[in-house]
Formats: sequence, C-alpha cells, structure tokens
Amino acid sequence: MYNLMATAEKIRNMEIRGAGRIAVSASAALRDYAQTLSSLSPEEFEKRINEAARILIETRPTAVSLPNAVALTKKHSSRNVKEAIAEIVDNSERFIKNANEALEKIGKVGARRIRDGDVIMTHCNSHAAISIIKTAFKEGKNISVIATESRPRRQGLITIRELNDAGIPTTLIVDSAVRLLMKNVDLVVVGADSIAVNGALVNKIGTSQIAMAAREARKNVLVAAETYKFSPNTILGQIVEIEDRSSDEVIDSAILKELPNVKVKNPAFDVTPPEYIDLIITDVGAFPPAMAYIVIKEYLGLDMIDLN
Ligand code: RUB
Repeated sequence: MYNLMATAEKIRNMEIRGAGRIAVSASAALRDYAQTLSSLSPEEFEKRINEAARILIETRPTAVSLPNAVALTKKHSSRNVKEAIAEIVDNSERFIKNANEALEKIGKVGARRIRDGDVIMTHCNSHAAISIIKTAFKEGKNISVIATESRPRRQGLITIRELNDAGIPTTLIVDSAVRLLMKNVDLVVVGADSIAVNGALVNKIGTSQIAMAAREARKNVLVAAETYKFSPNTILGQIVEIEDRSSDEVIDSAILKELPNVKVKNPAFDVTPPEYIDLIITDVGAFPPAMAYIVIKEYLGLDMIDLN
C-alpha cells in the first residue's frame, strides 16, 4: 500500500529516486489513493485526483517520467466514480507492468551493442543502464565497468553494490577522473531523466562532461531510456527544468556560514546535446536521437502534450 503523502515525501527526500522508480511509485500511490475515494461525488473525486496528481508531480521537477506516469495513470473516461477508480487501477497496473518489462527489453536490445571484452563507463545509478550491463554479462560477455562516484549524492555507490552483487568486475572513480580514464573505455552507457524532442538528454549532473570526453576519445555513448522518459511537452517548446538542490549536499552549512562571500550552486542534472549521443536504447528499439519525435508520437501519443 502506497500512501500518497508518504510517497510524495520519499520522492522529495530521494528515499525513492531514479526516474523509473519515481514514476512507478507515483503511479502506485495515485492508484492506492484513488481507491480511498469511492464514496465521493464525481466532482469531489475529480478535484481530489487532480490535487493528488499535482502533489506528486511537484515533488521533483526534472524527470519527465513522473508527470508522464501520473498522466497515464489518472486518465479515465467514466463519470461514475467506481468505474473511474477501476480505470485508474487498471492504468496503474498496466503502467507498472510495462515499466518492469521495459527494463528487460532495454537490457536485451542494449546488450547487442556490448561486445565481449568491453569496458563500459556508467554514471550515477540508472536501472535502465544497469539492465543493459547485467544482460550483456549474463549472456556470457566478459565485460567490466568503470562507475563514477556521482557527487554530491554519490549514487555511484549504489551502482557499484549492484554490479558487485551481480559478479561484474567494477572500478569506482571520482567524477573528475572521467577524462583521464576515457582511454580505457570502449563505450559509455547512461540512463535518462528526460529526453527532449530534439533528442537532447537530461540526466545526472556530469553526464554531458562524460559525453564530451567520450566524443573527444571517439567512444560511443548509449542512453538507456524507457519510452515514458521522452518529454511530449518539449514539442511545444517547453524547457526541461533543471532541479537545483540544497547547498547542504555540497558543503556543511556551518562552514558555509563562515564564508560570507561564497555561495553554492548545486544543479542536479545537465543537458547533453543530441550530437554527443550515438544511440538511445528504448523498450521499442534502438534509435538515433534524431528520432525522438517519432518515439513521442508513436509510443507515447501526441495527446500526452499538455496544452495548458
Ligand atoms: C538519477 C539519474 C538516473 C536517471 C535514470 O538521479 O540521473 O541516471 O534517473 O535512472 P537522482 P533509471 O538520483 O537524482 O534521482 O534508469 O533508474 O530510471
């Protein structure tokens, strides 16, 4: 059972994190919340569902998986409250099942791009990227991984634990060692928080530097992204908001207080231009970034564009 406010808080404080997990938990929270509203009038029901959707969406601004998951879950056509709840439950179950299957499909498609002996660099902690790495390893490919620490939240430590438990030889590096070690890497595999209609990738801060270093060294960059991580509203020119997080994640607030001339900027994500991306591995196939519009149109649907 997912409690609405507790789930929203867990997303906000990053107890639940990663674009995919955020989406799945928000969908489950909306599903369970809808089921508590069966005694309401249709008007009150609509009001509460829209409020709940807003609460979930406002928890973190960057990963489009969150508003996409909420929109796909709350969609209903019946004015009858019980029927509307049944539609929402159905939507959520479908979304969660598809999201889990998508990870498997991405693993299979992406693993075809991994050769025996490859050294793969990854950044942050992405379930989709790890699915590719694990699938290639399970297929018997003799691979190893270089994983970045991913300051300031150090999600790289989650990644190295997962890779360790899968038996995959892994080297942890600090973020600033990326360029030096790129010469030892065969390809880069990262996840996505959002993909814009022009194929630009929004992912954990530092991704774009890794992509630049990879391009300089002529190494391929693969992005692992479920179709629900593509952003329909970017078709209308909407900019993906980059989350600014607290200075506490970077420096102790007591130390910062002693430094009146210093301020801290802590953006959590950055934008990698499409020219730096070789392939986006999705659950419906591997596409060059230039095909992002097709993915949005064919697999998410243009009715996902929010005209408000
Ligand atoms: C996580 C992050 C991940 C993407 C993709 O950032 O940038 O690379 O969300 O992850 P944060 P996944 O830790 O700030 O949420 O493939 O698991 O959806």
